[in-house]
Amino acid sequence: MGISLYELAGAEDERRFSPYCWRIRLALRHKGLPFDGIPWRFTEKDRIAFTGQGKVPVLTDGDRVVVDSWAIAAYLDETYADRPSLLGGPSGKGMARFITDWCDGVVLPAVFRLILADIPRHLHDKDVAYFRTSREQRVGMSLEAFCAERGPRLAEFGKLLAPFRQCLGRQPYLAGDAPAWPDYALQSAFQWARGVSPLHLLETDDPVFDWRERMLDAFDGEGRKALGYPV
Ligand SMILES: N[C@@H](CCC(=O)N[C@@H](CS)C(=O)NCC(=O)O)C(=O)O
Repeated sequence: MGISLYELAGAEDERRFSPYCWRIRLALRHKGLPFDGIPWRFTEKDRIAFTGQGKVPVLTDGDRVVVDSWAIAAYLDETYADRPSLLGGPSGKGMARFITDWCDGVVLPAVFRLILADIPRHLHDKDVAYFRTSREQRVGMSLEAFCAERGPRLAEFGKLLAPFRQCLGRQPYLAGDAPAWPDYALQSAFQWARGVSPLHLLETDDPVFDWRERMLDAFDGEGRKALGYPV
């Protein structure tokens, strides 16, 4: 029994768009571990009931079950310590945790605000009502109202990338000369957007744009080949 990764899919099995799943897909490629990516929809809670919770990514490795993207990354590094390190050892792990928190607490919410209303048109039919109801409850308004005024929000998004821009103007990857977990954590936000939204999040003269190009090309173009908008 090998490794399986349950990943959120849209209308098509190939439309994988969860940021948390994307970072694990890239992490598994980084580790050079073969895996089976299993498409899963929001309303298929029964299919992951064996995990005792209702979210993906879910990783199964033989009879081991691991949930939560950070826990999965830590598991992969500990279990497959002989393969390229994802988190960069104990001190690297602390820094990687900080960048993950920054991505989850700052970058993903900003992307959410820009693309949320684009998501329903790419969902599987059985997920549409659940998604709209649960997300509208969460944001307290319609998806369309939540995503109004994209122009100023896009400009704000550009500003909040400043630390990444500064870093990536100096070095090719957040992790240094080669990509690792911090890069996958940030790229996952762009893979999410790319999977569901035609919105151009980055200007072509931005170092973050160049970095994203490198990330899209990584691992034989894993990110670029994925079903989505060519942005
Ligand atoms: N902290 C978790 C978050 C996982 C998460 O929120 N997954 C979403 C997909 S992006 C999910 O499965 N949501 C199920 C739902 O909303 O019902 C992680 O890092 O893995």
